[in-house]
Amino acid sequence: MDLRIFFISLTCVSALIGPGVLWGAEEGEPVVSEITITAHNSELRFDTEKFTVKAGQKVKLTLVNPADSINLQPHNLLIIEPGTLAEIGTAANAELADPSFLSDRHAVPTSNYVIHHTKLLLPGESETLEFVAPTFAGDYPFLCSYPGHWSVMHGIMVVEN
Ligand SMILES: [Cu+2]
Repeated sequence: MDLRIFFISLTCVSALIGPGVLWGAEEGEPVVSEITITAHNSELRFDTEKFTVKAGQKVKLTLVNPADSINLQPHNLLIIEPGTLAEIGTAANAELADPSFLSDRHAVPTSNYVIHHTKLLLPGESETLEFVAPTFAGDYPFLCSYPGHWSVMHGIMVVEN
């Protein structure tokens, strides 16, 4: 492509994407909801059991596996469809039979119910997911799907209108 045309198209794109246009936030509402969830350094649990976002809102969700971890467990974080916690947790435990489940697949079971997920994080690592909250209000579970963790490492992302 002609370089000049390329720069002109870039300019057009930035003119089109104003801040309000990007997220469609109403006045007075936070444009981006930023949440940090930290895994406990010795117990199998997150420090957050519940957080609330607006339907369709831009969300930055950070998972922290603390550097001072005592149990040295890897953790991930999945956001899944309402009402599917036990199914996804059970699937994660079962898929451990696949040798690549932890190494390549980050302990994320294959399912259409998984909406967003981080990688499997070692102690001292963190990852931020940036996504748009579901447009349908509801209680969306989040969990760590490392085999054996889900039944105690889970919480709820409340999506409200
Ligand atoms: Cu975990």
